[in-house]
Amino acid sequence: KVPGVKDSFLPDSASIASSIKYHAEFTPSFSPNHVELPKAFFATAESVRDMLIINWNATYEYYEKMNVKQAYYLSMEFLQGRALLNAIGNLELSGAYAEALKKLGYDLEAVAEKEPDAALGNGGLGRLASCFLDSLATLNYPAWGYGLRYKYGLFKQFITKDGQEEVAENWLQLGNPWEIVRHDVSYPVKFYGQVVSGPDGSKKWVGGEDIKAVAYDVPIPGYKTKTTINLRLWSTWVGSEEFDLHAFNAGGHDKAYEALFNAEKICYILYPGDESLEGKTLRLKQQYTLCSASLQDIIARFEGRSENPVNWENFPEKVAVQMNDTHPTLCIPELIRILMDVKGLSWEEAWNITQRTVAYTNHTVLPEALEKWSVNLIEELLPRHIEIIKMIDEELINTIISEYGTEDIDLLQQKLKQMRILDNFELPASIVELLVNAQESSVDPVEEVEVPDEDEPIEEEDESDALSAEEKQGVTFEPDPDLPKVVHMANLCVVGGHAVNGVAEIHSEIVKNDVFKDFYELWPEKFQNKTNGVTPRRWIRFCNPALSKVITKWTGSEDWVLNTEKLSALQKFADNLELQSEWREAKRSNKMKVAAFLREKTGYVVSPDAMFDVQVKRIHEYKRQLLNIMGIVYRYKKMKEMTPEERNAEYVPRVCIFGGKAFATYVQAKRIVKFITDVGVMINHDPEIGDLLKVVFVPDYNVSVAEVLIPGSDLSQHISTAGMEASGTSNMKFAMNGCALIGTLDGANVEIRQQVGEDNFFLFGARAHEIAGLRKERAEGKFVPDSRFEDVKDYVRSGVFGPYNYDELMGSLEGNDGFGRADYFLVGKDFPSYLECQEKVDKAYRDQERWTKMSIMNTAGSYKFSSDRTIHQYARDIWRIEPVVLP
Ligand code: 26R
Repeated sequence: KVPGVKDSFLPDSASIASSIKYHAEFTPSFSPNHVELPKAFFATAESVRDMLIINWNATYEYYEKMNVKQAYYLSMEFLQGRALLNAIGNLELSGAYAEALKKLGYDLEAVAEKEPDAALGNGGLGRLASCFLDSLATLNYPAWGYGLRYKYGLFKQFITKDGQEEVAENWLQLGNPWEIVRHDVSYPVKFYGQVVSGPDGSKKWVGGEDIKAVAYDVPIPGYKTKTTINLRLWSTWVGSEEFDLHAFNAGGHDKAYEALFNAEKICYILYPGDESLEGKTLRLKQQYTLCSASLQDIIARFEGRSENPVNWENFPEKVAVQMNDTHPTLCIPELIRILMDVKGLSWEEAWNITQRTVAYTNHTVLPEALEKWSVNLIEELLPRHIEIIKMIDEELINTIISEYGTEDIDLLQQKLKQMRILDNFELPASIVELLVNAQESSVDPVEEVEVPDEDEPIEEEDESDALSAEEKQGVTFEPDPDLPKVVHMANLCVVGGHAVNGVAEIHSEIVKNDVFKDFYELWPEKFQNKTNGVTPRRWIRFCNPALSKVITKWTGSEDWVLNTEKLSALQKFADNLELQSEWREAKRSNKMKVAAFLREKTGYVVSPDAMFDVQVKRIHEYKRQLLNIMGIVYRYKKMKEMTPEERNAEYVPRVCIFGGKAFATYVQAKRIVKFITDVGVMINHDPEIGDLLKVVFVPDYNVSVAEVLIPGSDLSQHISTAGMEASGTSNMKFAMNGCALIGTLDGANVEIRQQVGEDNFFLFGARAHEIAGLRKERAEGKFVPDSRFEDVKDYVRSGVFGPYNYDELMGSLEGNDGFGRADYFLVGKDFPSYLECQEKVDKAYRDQERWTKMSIMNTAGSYKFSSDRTIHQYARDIWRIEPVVLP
């Protein structure tokens, strides 16, 4: 029996204390005389883990017994953050743990602070995956997450006088108390090698390099339920046969270690997202490792639960696989490969089963973030998979031909160009023949003159000459030798899966009518919307206990944590002065925490009486931190032109808080970070300005920092160029925590505004459908910028904010951003409406009753944005799984 754990009822603080003591002594990570906080954290976490293991085992056993259909969420990223307070909160043991630790001389909050953030993700997509796991467990859905156990998570960000500096995040340094390594769960993963054909036409992938993927399980507890699901993270080890002991013994150490390092390095670091050219092979190896190991595991479980012989037709009745963006696309050819080459199914069977099993979520419409892999690279690394991808491409081509016919060759050509999986890749010979024939029989008489005479000898061996006949008619089926041949992963996902979804209503419309327009025309029934959500446990109940208490009091119970619709009951009390005063009290206590936090992290002292205006998210041009800071510069410039009396009458004191990481090689984003911090240094030390305006850049924004900032903010900014932010999820978290939003009609902002009411959302800016036209106008030199915008740029260039050269940054807003684009993100265009909107914000804040009402209405209207709602929709419309409650 595990000390401190009783199976059927919750342990009390005394047994918890003895369990913590037990782990401090017998789970050795530190020396016996070491009594520092990290040790207390580890012992506490280990005592929690014991309970999670019991629940994990019970959950697994029950699913096994009931042979339930399971969903699997495959993601290259999970941004879990800290787990301790979340776990004991879900287990309803927060009070007991606080008491137990007090008995041992520790403070729960101080202990919890010692936990490093698990940052195995970049931003929105990874955090969404983690919110989904919380909802899946809470709602008792039989579902698992699969990911990679990166040794180094997202880099740690330091802010120096030069801007952002990155340092590796060694989050596993002291060990990870939440993971359980499963030495018995490991699978071989192959790279390179050759495909050999058997006499019966069967294929086998042999040779190459074999590594093994080993499972590390992270138990994910649900809130107020015994259900504890699994996040299975793969770590890569060298296959035992691969370590060359002979070479080692003969003194060839480097050679022997090479295989070791080759295998282990696959899981060394999280790919930092966007636009890196380096490390392509490594990234592809990572993606394939995730897909191959997870599918082998899923298949082994399916077979283990099946009768003998296995009925593979049944596979989609027991398994749903969700691909989190295109990063796990290789699931598709990998499942086909296993079904055909290992299980002996036919192409038709394997293709059909695969399509019924997998589904795809799109998270971005930015062209540079849509993955394209070089055919050569895939061919070399995964020779069997490229064959399968070619088969899928051919299947698609046939579908396109049968849909659009061969009469209108231009139309067909255009469809093939836009829809094919293999981009700039020769068509299969049989199809070229079909098209050439179709063309010949439909050539119009005028053009026919140009076709070489039939008697004219055509040099047989020169194929390009033979095809020049088509070229003369303006149509070619030949790839362009100057362009690379690539696999368009998103197209493969749309073709290979049975469902495609966007992550907010406006985004799903863009997905249907723009990004995947042609596919939507072909298969309208595949396309869906699943508006994102966030878990109300982590994002209100646990990160904002002060507000939670007020909500519980006024809604009558704590039910809102599981049924967020109950939050809407607050609407009818929004004018109630008693609620308003309790509401403001809670907000103020949270702002005090933010002020203390800013002081600790940056040294800046801010007043909690000022409005806290926050923009925290990855630094990206489309998110327009530049618009925000240009607005601040304008405000500062105006202030400097006023007398103190005028200033105080005109402006509400504000603390403008920024946070977020720029991708290490994203030059423009790093300039923006530098610019913000320089503006901060200037303004924050200007004695004329005092508390009227402060600008603070919080270093190393992550999940834990968000948990402090979000509850303590008054206004938050979600100001992307319309049409570019797929959804955003922090906007939902801010609304839930009673924070007003200023934003464009983009992503989930659109729906948030609908829910909380137009009066309670500060809207500005161009609409998504206007953007293309505005850019065109801009390029044609027809755009006349607002004089305030011009003044701000001049002001910045005049050197007010220090010696750093802002020419390139300012230049990107007019002439050239280095990509031949002028203010591509339309900062100048939206600047006037942004300033006017900010004036409305000031005015609203002056009336604290009105502001508090807005705050309450935001929380009340945010109920739609619980990830519980999102997960119910995925379960019902895509995965077809039902909740399974443990007895
Ligand atoms: C392949 C590589 C270049 C890469 C590109 C982009 C890797 C990762 C990304 C991250 C993208 C896909 C992302 O995080 N998208 C965000 O997903 C959130 C959850 O759906 C949305 O809320 C958010 O709007 C979107 O930017």
